[in-house]
Amino acid sequence: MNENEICSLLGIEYPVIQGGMAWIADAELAAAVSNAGGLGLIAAMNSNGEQLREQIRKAKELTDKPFGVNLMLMSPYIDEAVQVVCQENIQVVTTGAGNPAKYMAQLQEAGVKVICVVASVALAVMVERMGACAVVAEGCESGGHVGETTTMALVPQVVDAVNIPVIAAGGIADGRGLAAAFMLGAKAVQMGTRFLTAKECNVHENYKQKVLAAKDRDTIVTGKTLGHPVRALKNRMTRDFQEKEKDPNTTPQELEAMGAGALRRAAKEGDVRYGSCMCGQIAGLVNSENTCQEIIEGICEDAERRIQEIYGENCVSV
Ligand code: TUI
Repeated sequence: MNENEICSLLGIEYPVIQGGMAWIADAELAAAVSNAGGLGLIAAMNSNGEQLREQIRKAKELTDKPFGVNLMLMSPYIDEAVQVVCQENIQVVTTGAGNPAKYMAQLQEAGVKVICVVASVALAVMVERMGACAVVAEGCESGGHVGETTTMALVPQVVDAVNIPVIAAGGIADGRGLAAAFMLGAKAVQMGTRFLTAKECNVHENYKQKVLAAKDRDTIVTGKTLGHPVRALKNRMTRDFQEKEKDPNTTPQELEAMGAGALRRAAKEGDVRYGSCMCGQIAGLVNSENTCQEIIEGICEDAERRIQEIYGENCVSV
């Protein structure tokens, strides 16, 4: 797979990118994914500038392969994070949860490749004009902050609308998903949920076990009334939140207060009842804990085999 456009753009071996999961994607996970030939990402969302710098330096010690940083645009530390990324000579960033316009020039002047995570065709076209080198088209099957369109519908529409390579995300966790993403016109995939149960992932063990036990209908989207819908595993927190969202007497401030710190409570403290276990719909397919190398090589080999199996056969008409 080494002639792949995303692989040559990023200097990686396999067309697999790890999602920039806030409170979860640290230097150890990013380095493990990069050492396995994918692109690992450190989530900047939960770190101030100096904490991010520390994580970047740690990752540099753990790998000599390319890795990147995910910039969550709603983060209170976003300005500091962009500055640190430029100072530390990071080769690639992904941006999410907003419009990256304000930061594009600064990043590009520092030689950073910018890949924007988008949930709509309109934003994909806009970031291409601003100089993004690729986009991640993220369907609403994803965990965390989601848009409204499914991966199946979003990816081919983004592929047709832009000239830069497209990376598919949302609902992908195995070789079938990677093969399907290629068929939709994507050049690579980004996966979050699959890496939640990686051996090198430092998310709290309770969270990991909840993902491993999850079935197809175990996630729910809450927060639509606040303007930032979030997909997470159903639990006491999402049920209480849903009730409050339905109640006309609830103020947006009350809802914001309920959500604040919820991801940290689940990911760091292991409170999987009252915390937010952000996770994609594909969790039902994720049933084993594996190393990043097993995950990435397994998925790429399986996709390759499946594509070769159907190649040249009359699989639609007889
Ligand atoms: O950003 C994500 N996923 C995330 S961020 C996150 S952290 C969080 N914590 C608490 C509450 C909310 C979030 C967890 N998961 N994915 C990328 C993504 N970006 N998905 C959707 C979008 C998006 C949505 C609207 C991008 C842009 C946008 O509007 C752009 C505009 O025009 O302003």
